[in-house]
Amino acid sequence: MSKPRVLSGIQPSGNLHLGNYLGAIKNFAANQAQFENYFCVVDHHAITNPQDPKALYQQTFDVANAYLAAGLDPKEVTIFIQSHVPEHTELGWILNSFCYFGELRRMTQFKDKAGKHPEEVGVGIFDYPVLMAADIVLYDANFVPVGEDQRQHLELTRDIANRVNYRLGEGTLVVPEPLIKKEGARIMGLDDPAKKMSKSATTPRNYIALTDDPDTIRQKLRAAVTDSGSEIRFSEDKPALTNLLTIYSLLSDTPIPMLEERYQGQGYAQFKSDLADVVVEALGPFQTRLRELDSNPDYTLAILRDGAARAQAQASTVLRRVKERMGYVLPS
Ligand code: ATP
Ligand code: LTN
Repeated sequence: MSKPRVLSGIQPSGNLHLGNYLGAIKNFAANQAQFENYFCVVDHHAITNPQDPKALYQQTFDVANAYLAAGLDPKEVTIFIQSHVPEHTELGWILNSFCYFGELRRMTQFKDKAGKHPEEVGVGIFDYPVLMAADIVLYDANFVPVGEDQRQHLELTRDIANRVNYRLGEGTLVVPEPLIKKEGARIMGLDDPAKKMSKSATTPRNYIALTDDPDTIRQKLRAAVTDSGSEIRFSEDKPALTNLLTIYSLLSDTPIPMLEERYQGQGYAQFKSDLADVVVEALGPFQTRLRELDSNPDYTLAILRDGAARAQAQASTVLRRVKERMGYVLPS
């Protein structure tokens, strides 16, 4: 029996943070045995915002190394760079004709980025979800593990895949489902619990980077915004504490009610200091592996090249299937 397929991607567009880890990377690693896995570094997505070339280059390695440091086994899991498999952009182009202007204009992420100047927003940002749909369907992926912010893009991917199947025949594309965890799928900013923790945040106080040293982690948590009152409670009217409790619970494998009980009658300071210990300890082994990987880029590159070859073997069969059914004359 073959296992269900999973594909996900992360953009090399800034410092990876605890939200990326808890919402995505940690789950990729924890569930790898259940699935046939494809994980890519989506560099074509990152360039929809201007990137410094040196930073893009390094961040591409950073994402690949984070996959490896989190415990993804490159012998079992296909890890690759999106731009190494040109089928992504080719199918992305084709899928443009299966997606409507109105659908893309309604995407929340696009609306946020377009802000008050929609006339000046890049076409790449507008078209971004179509390339994402191509990333997914090229692997006949059944599931896509992502954070909550990607739910809408997944809905669009499903609509596009269904439309392709309607026009070209059932079975042309697999219609994927999102895999979004109940906890950790939306880690909020430390400086503002109303906004998600984000790589592109305006201040580093918003996030704990996966490479932050223990002192920085302690400082950032000490400075983290809290709610009024002094109770350590998980509830809608305490968004900051709810966020911190979620982080504590996921990194220490302790149920939230147990934490609420443990910290009854204690102030925020003690809670934050213990939370800092938990974060430092949980990230320790990950950061050690990350440093080892960072000192040996040839090792990572060899894995990425091998991954691209495996990925391309799969992606080319799906692209061929689509082109044949559309009536393209194939070169061979
Ligand atoms: P940016 O915030 O600059 O848009 P990002 O932090 O969302 O970038 P991505 O590469 O777009 O980074 O996302 C990688 C994965 O991490 C996605 O699955 C995304 O849903 C997830 N993710 C991102 N931010 C969070 C968060 N705050 N909480 C949980 N998951 C998150
Ligand atoms: N859009 C996603 C990144 C992304 C992705 C994908 C995620 C690009 N291609 C395919 C899952 C599957 C983001 O902004 N986090």
